[in-house]
Amino acid sequence: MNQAARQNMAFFRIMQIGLTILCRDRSSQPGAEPAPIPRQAIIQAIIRYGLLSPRAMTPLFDDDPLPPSCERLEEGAVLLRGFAAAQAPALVEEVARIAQAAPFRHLVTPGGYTMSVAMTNCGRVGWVSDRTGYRYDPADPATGSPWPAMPESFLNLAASAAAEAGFARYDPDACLINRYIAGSKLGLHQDRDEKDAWAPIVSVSLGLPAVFLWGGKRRSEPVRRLRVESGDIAVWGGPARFVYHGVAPLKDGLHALTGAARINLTFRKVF
Ligand code: MD3
Ligand code: FE
Repeated sequence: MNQAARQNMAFFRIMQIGLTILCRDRSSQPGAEPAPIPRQAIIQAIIRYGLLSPRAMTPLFDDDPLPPSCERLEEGAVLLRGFAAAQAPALVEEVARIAQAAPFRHLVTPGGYTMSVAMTNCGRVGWVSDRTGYRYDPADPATGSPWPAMPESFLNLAASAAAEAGFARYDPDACLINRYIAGSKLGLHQDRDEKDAWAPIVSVSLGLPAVFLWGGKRRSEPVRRLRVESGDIAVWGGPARFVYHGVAPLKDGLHALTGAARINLTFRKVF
């Protein structure tokens, strides 16, 4: 057990003893032994009274899901941890369905490098790259067919996350779906192939955790590292729309939803 976990355990015990004494004092029958306080009630008390931020604690028990939180990264950018946790299994299922019609593939950059992240799309247009450049294409170059339609559940999730971040009536045209395995990474870049420079990009993380690289408006600015987990959503638009960002090489692992992979959905207003 690490130091943080030991501190959490100690804190938990103190809370338990304190609440037990409190309940005993209030008990109408002085002789009666009070029932032990359920651990969930203690955790709720810790959270409710803001004694510790639940997300700052190492989980006490593996089966305690963390409540969602909203963290402002900078003007125009928020991180909504756990926002999509409940829908995550259904989202992963939709991705599998989309990938049957439009298979994941490793795109080649204009510079001739094959990307380590595998990609596919759904929506009115899809983001593609080849030796001629980057573009949004209404057809999947691999099949010549239109991209699979954006599922209603994707649209609703993206719109409610955007609204939470202050962007009303978000109606994305495209959803780029990125699949990472151990070692896959995305170098520092800006997303600038979209006409609407204010509408946010909404990013949904599924499966294995990753580290977001989060820089400034110039490539030379320092880069922060931000761990994201399955169910976390990041929204960035307005003044934060053109920050440099990327994803550090994925660590290997296994996730109940996605196995050895991380999947990221990025919603974009293209036109
Ligand atoms: C913006 N994909 O496909 S969010 C992309 O995880 C792309 O696959 C990421 O960037 C992915 O173009 C999705 C990356 C990110 C991370 C941190 C940020 C964007 C950020 C911090 C602030 C603003
Ligand atoms: Fe990007």
